[in-house]
Amino acid sequence: VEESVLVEQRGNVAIITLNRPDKLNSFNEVQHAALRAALDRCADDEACRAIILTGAGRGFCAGQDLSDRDPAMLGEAPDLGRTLETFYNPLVRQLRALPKPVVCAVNGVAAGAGANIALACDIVLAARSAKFIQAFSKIGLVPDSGGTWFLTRHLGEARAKALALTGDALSAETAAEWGLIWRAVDDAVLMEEALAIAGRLADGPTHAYGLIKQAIQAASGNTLDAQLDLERDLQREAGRSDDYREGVSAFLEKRPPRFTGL
Ligand code: T3D
Repeated sequence: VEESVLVEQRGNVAIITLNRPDKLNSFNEVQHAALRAALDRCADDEACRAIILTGAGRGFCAGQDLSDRDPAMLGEAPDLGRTLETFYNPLVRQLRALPKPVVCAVNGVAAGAGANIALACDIVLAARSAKFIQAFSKIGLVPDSGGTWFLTRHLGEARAKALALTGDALSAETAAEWGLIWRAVDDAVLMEEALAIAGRLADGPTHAYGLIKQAIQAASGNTLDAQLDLERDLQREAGRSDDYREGVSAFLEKRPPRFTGL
C-alpha cells in the first residue's frame, strides 16, 4: 500500500510530502494520522531542525477527502465538529506549537482545510501556478482549520469575508502581495527555494527560532505590556543558550557561527 505521507531527511531538514496525488492529497483519517506521526517524530528528533511540508503531484492539498463524506453512503449527517476536534484542530495546534520552523512549499492548489493548513506553517512559499481556495462555502461549510483567524489577521475583514463567502481562487502572487504568504516563486524553483530557506534555518539557532515563533504568534492577541513581558521571559531563556554564547563569540572573533540548536 502506498504511504499517504512520505518523509525524507536531507541533512537537518525533514521533507514531509502529502502523498495521495490522485485525490489532490486531500485528507482521510490515514493521512491525518501519518502526518501527525511524522510531525511528532521530527519534533523529537534532534537531527531534524527544520521541516518542509509539501504535496506530491500537481496539488498541495484539497482539504477533506469528500469521498469519505458521500451522503449516499453515510445515511445520516456526520458530526463535522467532532472531526475538527479529532483531526484538523490538533494538526493546526501541532504545527503552531512545534518548536522548529515549518516551511510550507505550496506546489499547487491548496483548497479548503488544505489552504488553511498551509497558512498554519511558519513560512509559506508558493509556486506561481498555485492557488488558495476557501472552497468551504461551495459545499455549504464554514472555513475551518484556522482559516477565519488567519485570513482575518493577515488580510482584514473585507478580504477575508469576500474570499470565504465567494470561495474564489486567490493566486499565489496576489496572496504574496496581500501579505497572506511569504513569497510566490517560479514553479521550477519552488523546492530549491524551500530547501534553501529550510537549510539556512536548520543551520541556525533553532532553539531561538522556537522562541521567536512563540513570541510572534502571541503578539496579535497581547497588549504591548503583555508582549514586553513575554519578550523579557523568552529573551531570558535565549540568553542562557549555547547558541547565544556562540553567536556573540563568533561576532567578536569575526568568524561564521556554528549553531547547534542548544
Ligand atoms: O468533513 C469534515 O471533516 C470537516 C472538515 C472539512 C475540511 C474541508 O477541507 S471541507 C472542503 C473540502 N474540499 C473541497 O471542497 C475542494 C474540492 N475540490 C475542488 O474543488 C477541486 O478539486 C479543486 C479546486 C481543489 C481542484 O480542481 P481541479 O479542476 O484542478 O482538479 P479536479 O479535477 O477537481 O480534481 C482532481 C481529482 O482529485 C479528481 O478526481 P478524478 O475525477 O480525477 O478521479 C477529484 O475528484 C479529486 N479531488 C479533488 N479534491 C478532492 C478530491 N477527491 C476527494 N476529496 C477532495 N476534496
